[in-house]
Amino acid sequence: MQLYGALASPYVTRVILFARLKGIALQRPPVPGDNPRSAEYHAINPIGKVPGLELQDGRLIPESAVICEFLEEAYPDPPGLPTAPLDRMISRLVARITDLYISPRFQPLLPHLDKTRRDQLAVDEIGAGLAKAFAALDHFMGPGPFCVGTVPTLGDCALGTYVQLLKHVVFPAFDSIADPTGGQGRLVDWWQAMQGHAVCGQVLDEYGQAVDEFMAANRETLHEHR
Ligand SMILES: N[C@@H](CCC(=O)N[C@@H](CS)C(=O)NCC(=O)O)C(=O)O
Repeated sequence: MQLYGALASPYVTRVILFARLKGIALQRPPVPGDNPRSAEYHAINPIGKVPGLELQDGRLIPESAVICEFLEEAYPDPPGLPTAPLDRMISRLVARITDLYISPRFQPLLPHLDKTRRDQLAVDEIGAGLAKAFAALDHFMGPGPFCVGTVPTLGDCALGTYVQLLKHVVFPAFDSIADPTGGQGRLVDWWQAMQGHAVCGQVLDEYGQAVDEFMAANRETLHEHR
């Protein structure tokens, strides 16, 4: 199977981490046409976003959450979700909170990275939304240290990559947006466990470097990226 998309994307890295935890080998060729917006890539993925997982028969699966669920069903062993239904629900919920309430707040912050163009009221509103999402994670996460249980699962892959993105781009730039892994609460232990885990720690480190490189190369035009 071939996974399209650069490591600098939190969605691509979610799939890479999930596959690594399950011992699934994924080839990483360049995106057809060298860009998710290319006609070549749109021909196989009309959504036009990465990641895209191409199967051996040429069919492409889009959307990181759907790709992970596909990998889980196609390659159930070792499991990437807990066993008990309520624990599986928690792992999926953590991924869903990441996608619905954290991820949409990243892009709108980018124009405000430049302090001379910053609208502090807008930043505060986005920061309040992020704080609410972190409080919800704190509330719903199960016994740890991972999002539910003693091994990383789907929810950890989704949240871990996004928190790493925020740690590299958002928390250092905005004093008013607190890093939930730096104070007290469930996310502190969770982040330590993620960093201390051999596979999660390594993939998150590589992802952090890729984010830094992407930011350095694109800082001027970031607010135009979708
Ligand atoms: N909901 C999608 C989001 C994927 C996404 O936004 N990917 C971005 C990279 S981080 C992308 O492909 N952007 C290219 C574009 O919009 O042209 C998922 O979970 O896979």
